[in-house]
Amino acid sequence: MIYDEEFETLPREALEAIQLKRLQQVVEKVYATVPFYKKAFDEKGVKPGDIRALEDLQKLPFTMKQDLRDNYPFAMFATPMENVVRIHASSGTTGKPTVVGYTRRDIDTWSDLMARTLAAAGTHKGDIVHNAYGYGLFTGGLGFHYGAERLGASVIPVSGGNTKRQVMLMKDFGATVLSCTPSYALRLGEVAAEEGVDFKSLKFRIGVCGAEPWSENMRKEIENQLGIDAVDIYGLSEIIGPGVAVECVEAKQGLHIFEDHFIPEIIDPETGEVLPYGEPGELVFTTLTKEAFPLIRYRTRDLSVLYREPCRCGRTLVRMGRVTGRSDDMLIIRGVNVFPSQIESVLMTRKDVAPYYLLIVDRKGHMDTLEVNIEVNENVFSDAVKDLQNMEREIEKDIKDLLGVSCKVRLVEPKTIQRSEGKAKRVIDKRKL
Ligand code: DLL
Repeated sequence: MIYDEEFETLPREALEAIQLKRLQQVVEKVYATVPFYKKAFDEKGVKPGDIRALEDLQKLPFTMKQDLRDNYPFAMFATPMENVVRIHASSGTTGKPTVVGYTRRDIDTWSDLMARTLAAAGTHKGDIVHNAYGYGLFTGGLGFHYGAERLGASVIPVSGGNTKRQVMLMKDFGATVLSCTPSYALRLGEVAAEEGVDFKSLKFRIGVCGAEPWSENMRKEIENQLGIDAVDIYGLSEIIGPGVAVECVEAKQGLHIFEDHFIPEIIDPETGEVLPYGEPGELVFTTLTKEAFPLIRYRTRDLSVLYREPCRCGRTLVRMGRVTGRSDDMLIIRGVNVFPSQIESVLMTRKDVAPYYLLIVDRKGHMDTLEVNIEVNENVFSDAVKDLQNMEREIEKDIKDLLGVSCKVRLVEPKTIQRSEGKAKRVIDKRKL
């Protein structure tokens, strides 16, 4: 079903006319209200009035994640705090999160976009949505929640964790749509089996899965094991949260980007040059309608590709391919964003370990695992095994406290982690997606 028939099926010229008008408005607005943008535009010698055509977007500077950090927490907001009704945040390299804000109208826009998203995935009024995305600062839980309500579906705000209980609720409440990360979908399948529940006998038809990279093979596995259609949903907190792009259940071939609200570009991550449709590169988004936290040419670091061929679902929106990786080093472990440098910052506060470490990321069963190998200092290694184990537990706790991700810390003998002759290799990612 198409939730917003008018805006999701606009002819290209009509869509572009709307985009241009909205772009001009947002550019005026950020120039007038966000000191960061006034400075960045002035440095590039570009004024809001220079945006006369969509191509002029390329005259504007990029916004980087670092810019958000430099303006932590609220300095990038384009509206006074009294108009901000919601704050969300995602983790960042410094231990400080990336903070995003919403006005009442932004929440309304987001709810609409999530209603469109869920509808594209095959959800309709009368469905029961088992929403296992995390509720809290993360945008996943509340984003889906508002979208499901807007659509008129019933939403079960179960959030993540307590998997056995989730299996019971899924069965008892007869949910028809599952929303959670792809890895958690498989985990739910696994626990259901352990509990003697045949997932395929449940009422689920659809899984709306995203927030972390996954592959076609993983989709097949989810679909086979759970007996559902699994569609890919993409979004990021900075741009709005979930609700930026979604696959339609009819085709499941690329994610439709809601272009009346976001302009996508693909750039060469090295040079910043804009690449033509069909060429892979880094995704960049400009928000067109957000009030509290508009962003101009935000570099996502996500690698994808854009294509314009029409889709059989009838939507005229451009599609992005599945995200294939990132142009920086961010790891996503069980849906949590983790930068190696964050772990480093925890390790560096300790005197008993050496500054040599290696992260080993793997997937056991269907869950991501993170093993942190750290060299102890020579003087420490002769200590009792019990002390070493205590140290391991302590570091695990520090990492969990700061990053929200559990890991296994393994202290290794001095000089056993490979030294580098250039860039250090800090991460071995064994997950075969
Ligand atoms: O993950 C928003 C979201 C919630 C999307 C629920 C989908 C479902 P952040 O925590 O800010 O926001 O993380 C954003 O996650 O830049 C990508 O690297 C990655 N990501 C999100 N969706 C996908 C996807 C939410 N479908 C970061 N495929 C993004 C691959 C994804 N990576």
